Amino acid sequence: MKLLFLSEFDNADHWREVLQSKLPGLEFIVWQKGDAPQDDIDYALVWKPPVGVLKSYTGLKAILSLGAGVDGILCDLQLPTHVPIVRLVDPGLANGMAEYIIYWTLHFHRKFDVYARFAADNSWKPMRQPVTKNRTVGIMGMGEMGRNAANKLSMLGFRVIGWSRSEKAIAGVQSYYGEAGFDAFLNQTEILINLLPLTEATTGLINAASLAALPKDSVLINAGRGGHVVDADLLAALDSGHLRAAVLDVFHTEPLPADHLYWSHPKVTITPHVASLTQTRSAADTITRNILRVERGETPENVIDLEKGY
Ligand code: NDP
Ligand code: OXD
Repeated sequence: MKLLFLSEFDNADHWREVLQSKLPGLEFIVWQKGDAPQDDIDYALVWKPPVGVLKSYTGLKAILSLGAGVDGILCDLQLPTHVPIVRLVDPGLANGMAEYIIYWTLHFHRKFDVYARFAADNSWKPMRQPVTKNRTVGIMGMGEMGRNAANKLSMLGFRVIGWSRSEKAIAGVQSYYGEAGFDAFLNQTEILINLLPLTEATTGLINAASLAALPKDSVLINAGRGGHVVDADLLAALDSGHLRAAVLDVFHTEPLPADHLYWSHPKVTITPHVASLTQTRSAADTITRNILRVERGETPENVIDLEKGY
């Protein structure tokens, strides 16, 4: 069995070692620019593959993503879509994301951003301690990432609401869904967390109108994709004082260009697309399981829906 590894962002040697330990006999081929395509490769394990490359591998049985989001694969208009395209669903990834979300939610809930400003002025100003049950956290995207973060925030006592395409029944988390539920969701959200996939329907969703629908002084935590945000609208909402702060992990262009206004904005915190990183060992279990399913003639788990784009 042959697997093509195609990622400039992940450690090929580590993946080779882990996958070969689980799939003895696996031939692990690392893609290099200029390689002649081969028609006997069974699987492509990829993150942001260059446009047009995958179509030349005509023997593929499945395309496996090294990440949860598949926008970096689907943007290839020449993608072979007759084979299953499988996204990564892995507890390691969801748990890492929950850590990121909990960290920043607590940061703003407990006003540590305000205390940092006071401290910069040598100013000792205790404030009243807020209560989690009075704080509404709104999560856009109630899938693998969103659900796990929502459950954990709810366990901390936050009032958690979620927005998704379809209605959800999650204990302790009020569900809003579809366009019809969007404004009611936003109107109550003090800490807005974006965990949506980037699709045609979600591109530019964080814009002047949606930001204006949030209560004054709310906060945005974006760990979805940069393409969800209209940057000029976010900067305007921060500058007007409507939005208190933004934590941004993902951007239209990555790495974020050195001259981007976000870098120096006093209300913006940047992390370099690290909200949650794929953990090779746990992700390899999922990937192996899916390869074995295909080998047995079964459908792999978590095949994306090309119509929906996620
Ligand atoms: P899932 O596919 O499990 O969940 C996606 C969620 O978004 C679902 O609840 C879905 O609704 C909802 N959704 C999709 N389209 C719409 C829409 N048009 N309107 C309303 N809701 C919508 O994805 P994951 O949770 O696994 O991952 C989500 C995203 O998180 C990834 O695509 C990626 O962009 C990002 N991510 C970022 C990382 C980082 O380090 N920054 C790491 C990992 C992921 P429904 O349930 O009804 O289908
Ligand atoms: C992912 C990511 O989608 O890391 O997995 O962004």
